[in-house]
Parts: sequence; C-alpha cells; structure tokens
Amino acid sequence: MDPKFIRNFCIIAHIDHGKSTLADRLLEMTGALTEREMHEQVLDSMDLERERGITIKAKSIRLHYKAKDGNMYRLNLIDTPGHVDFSYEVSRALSACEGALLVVDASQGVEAQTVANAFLAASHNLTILPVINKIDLPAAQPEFVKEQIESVLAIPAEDALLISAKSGIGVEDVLEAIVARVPPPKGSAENPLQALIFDSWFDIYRGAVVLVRVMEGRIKNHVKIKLVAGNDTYEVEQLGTLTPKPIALEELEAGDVGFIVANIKRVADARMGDTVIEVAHPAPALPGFEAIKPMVFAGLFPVLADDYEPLRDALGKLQLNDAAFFYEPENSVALGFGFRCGFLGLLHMEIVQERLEREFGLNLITTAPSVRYRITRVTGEVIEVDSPAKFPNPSDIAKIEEPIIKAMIITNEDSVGGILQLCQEKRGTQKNFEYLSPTRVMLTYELPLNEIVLDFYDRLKSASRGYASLDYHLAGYSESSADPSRDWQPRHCTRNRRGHPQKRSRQVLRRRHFPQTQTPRKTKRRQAPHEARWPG
Ligand SMILES: Nc1nc2c(ncn2[C@@H]2O[C@H](COP(=O)(O)OP(=O)(O)OP(=O)(O)O)[C@@H](O)[C@H]2O)c(=O)[nH]1
Ligand SMILES: [Mg+2]
Repeated sequence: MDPKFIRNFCIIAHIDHGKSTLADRLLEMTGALTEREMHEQVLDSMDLERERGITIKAKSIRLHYKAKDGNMYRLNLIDTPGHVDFSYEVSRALSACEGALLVVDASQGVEAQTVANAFLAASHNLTILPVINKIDLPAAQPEFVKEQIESVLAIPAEDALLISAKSGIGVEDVLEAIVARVPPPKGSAENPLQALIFDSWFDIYRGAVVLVRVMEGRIKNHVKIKLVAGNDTYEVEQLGTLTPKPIALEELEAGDVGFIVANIKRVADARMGDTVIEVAHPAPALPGFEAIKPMVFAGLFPVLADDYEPLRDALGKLQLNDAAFFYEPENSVALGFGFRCGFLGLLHMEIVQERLEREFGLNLITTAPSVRYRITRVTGEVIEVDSPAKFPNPSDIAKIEEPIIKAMIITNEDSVGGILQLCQEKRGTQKNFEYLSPTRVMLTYELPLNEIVLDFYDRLKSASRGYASLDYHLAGYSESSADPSRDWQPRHCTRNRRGHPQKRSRQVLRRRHFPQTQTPRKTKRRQAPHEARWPG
C-alpha cells in the first residue's frame, strides 16, 4: 500500500481517562470486530486487566477505514497503559508512531500522566491530537480542559476533539482527524530493510514473536534476517498483523506494523529497540531505546519448602512474556530458599505476585519492597546491591547512594499543605511549585525511591482526598541518609533510622498485611470527599 494511505498512531492518557474505551469505538466503527465479538475494553484481554479495569500491556491493532475523501486508509493503532509503572510501554509505542491521540477526561482535566505522556510524545516529535473524552458526564468542563491543555501542555487546543468514547459521540471525527492531521510514514520500500522491534511475546509453538515497525524497506517470507544487537540470523517463517485477530501476510513494507515469526527461541534474544535487517542488504541500526531496568526489589519465598521447584518454573514462565521482570535465587535464614525479584514498581510487583498465586497455585511470602543501592567500597570499587544478603561489611563501605526519583504531583490547592508535609517527611526536596489554574497546583519533588515503595501513594491519596495524581521517573543516585543495611534486618528499623523510626516499621507491617492498598482498584478511584472518609 502507498504509505500516503497509512497512519500510525497511539492513544495516550492518564490512567482511566478512557483510552481502551476509545479503542473499542475505533475497532467497532472500522468493523474490525463483529458485534458479537465486541465487549467493553476488548483489548484488555488478560484476566487481571479485565478484573481491575486497567491496561497493563500495550496492544497494537491494524484497522481499515474508508475516509470521507473516498480513500481507504490503513490505521495502525496502539492502545497504551496509563499507570506509571508501565510508562516504558508508552515510550516504546511512541517510537512506532507518527501521531498520538492525547485523551483527557473532561471532568478531571490534565493529570500527572497526561503531562508526562504529552512530553514524551513531544520528545519523539509526534503530532499530538488532543481529544477531550467523557463529555457525556454531568461534571464535564470541556472548555476549561481546553484552556488547561493550552496553558499546561502548550498544545493548541482550539480544534481539540470533543467526544464520549462510551456513547460514541464524536468518534467519527477522531478517525477523520487521524487521516487529515497525522502525517503518513516517511520511509521507502525500496531502501534496505530497517525494522524496529517494539514488543515481543512468547508463543509455545512459534517461540518468540516480535512486533516491528518497518521504518525502511520491505520484509518478505523466507528472507534471512538479522537482529543487529544479538548478531544472530534467522529465517522469516511467518509475517502477519493483529486485527485484533492475527492474520498472515506475504510482506510488510516501510510504514507498516506487524509481527515476525522466525524461530527465535527466547524473548530475551529479541531485545526491545533492536533493529531487524536483511542479511543480504545490511543497513545500520536504528537509534532504539534504553533497556528497562527493575526499580523495586523484593524476596519471594514459598510458604511450603516443597513449592520451591514449582516456584522456579513459574517464575521462568512469567519471565518469558515479561522482559521487565527479573529474578535470581536467594536464601534467607528465616524464610529458607526463595528468589530475589525485581519489578518496575509496586503495581507490577502486585501483579506478578497475584499471577503466581492464581495461575500457578503457589502460596507465597513476599518481603517488604526495597530498592537497589549503589555502594562504593573503600577500595574504590562500585557495586549495586538489591538484597541484604549481598550487603558488604560496614567497614568496607566508603559511600552508600540510593536511587532518587523526580516526582510530579498534580493536586487541588486545598490539599497542598498536607502534601508538602508528606513530601518533607519522606525526605523530599522541592524543585518546583506551579499553579496550573486557580485551583490546581503542580508540585515537582525529588524523593528517594525507597520512601515511595511503601505507603507514599496511599498517603498522597488520603492527604488529597483522592484528588492528587502522581508521575515519577528515575532521576539518578544521591548519597543516602538512611542506612539500608539496618533497614533490611528483621527487626526493621525501630531505632536505626533518622527521622521517623517507628513509622517505617509500621509501614512495612501495613504493607505486608494489606498489600492491595497501594494501588487501589478502579472502583475506588476518584471518590467524593465524604465517600473517601466513609467508605462503604
Ligand atoms: N461516562 C463515560 N465514561 C467513560 C467514557 N470513556 C470511558 N469511560 C469509563 O472510564 C473508565 C476507564 O476507561 P478505560 O477505557 O479502561 O480507561 P483507560 O484509559 O484505558 O485506563 P488504563 O488503560 O487503565 O489507563 C471505564 O469505566 C469506562 O467505562 C465516556 O466517554 N463517558
Ligand atoms: Mg486501557
């Protein structure tokens, strides 16, 4: 197909602003699924996604749309997750697109991930189409949200699309706007092949299946390909695309998004951001993107010692489809044999734990989440330590550094006092304080990640009565005022922490007993103040 008629775009937004619901409508209006196959948030296919009503994994779908100009367009849509733990999925999706639909809830306005994702899209030079969703709600304030988009994000919003993804109002205009305003892909099918790997999954019959965006050239069945970073060569066995059902294709051309099956044994062999080239016509690698690193670490131990082997198998299986998840054996005097695991964040940790318990029937003990410290030995050697077992002798340590995050909090003006106090207590340093509107405030803080992994999110929600939103990313390392070696000891910090010694012990206990409270489910999300105080 002439690239003139191809549009690649993704849907980005703050959590719950209606990305997957908009994707539903786009699928429906382009006839990708029949009425019988259609249900709410059809792209959220994992059990956990459906139960919690959140998207965990980005999904890429090819649609066909006959526009009002009479031409048939091929639209490659990517629905992304909104939760901060999965923001790397968003940045990968962005590198496969020329445009992004920035969905903003008309009743909530611009939130933390709206800002973070809009900046991410702008840094990828994408054309951003603002879409104001949920205009059917009585509390919708589309004009006010338009002003916010202009003033906070500096994106022109006079022609923002006003829609209700739930009822379908205005969604046809979204399709027309994609065709008219998102630029077509640039590459040419005549150049040597360069395809960017931006997702992969494991199929028991086919091995690793990689999802690529072809930037230049074309790829055909039975061609010999090479993955630049791994330096391995493979023969293409099957090409295809998701509609959302997988369909086989003869070839993929510059501008297309599709999957490649090539007898790649492990997902780890097909690295995200790697470039697929043709052995016969080698081309340079594309810029790619940074490898994802786990940020939060915890020990997972089976309750029954006999479950150790099944746990190892289960972890291996989970990791096949989740490159962000890391594990290695660990043993503890108190808990016996188990594994040290790394996660992207607390929601990711909760999901892995829940999947292990549910899908593999394991009964587990999880230790309190912690972070990876950087330690400089007196000899000058620098090591990274994510587990108490690996901690060097105190007399060997010259310096301990801990990971610092840059957090952006958007909240109502009346809860600012409580939040400032909370950040102060969590050893935060204020970097910025900005009014987004007379009643909304954006705070930027640098905080030690270790303080976030316990009850920060929870306390932020209660300090703001549910109205604050949080986004963060790793900002680097700084010398630690906490003493992790003691933190990790079983007695847990009753006397060994500067600041609020007992509090941390309580946080640890609370988190162990009520692990769900960190990441409330969708039903609990934005409550009116009186509901927040008197649940149920
Ligand atoms: N009233 C109303 N509700 C909507 C509309 N669009 C979405 N919703 C509701 O908003 C909630 C969140 O919708 P989702 O589509 O799951 O949101 P999302 O942005 O995909 O959420 P994540 O993927 O978890 O970030 C659901 O309960 C939807 O039914 C709308 O136009 N009007
Ligand atoms: Mg979703």
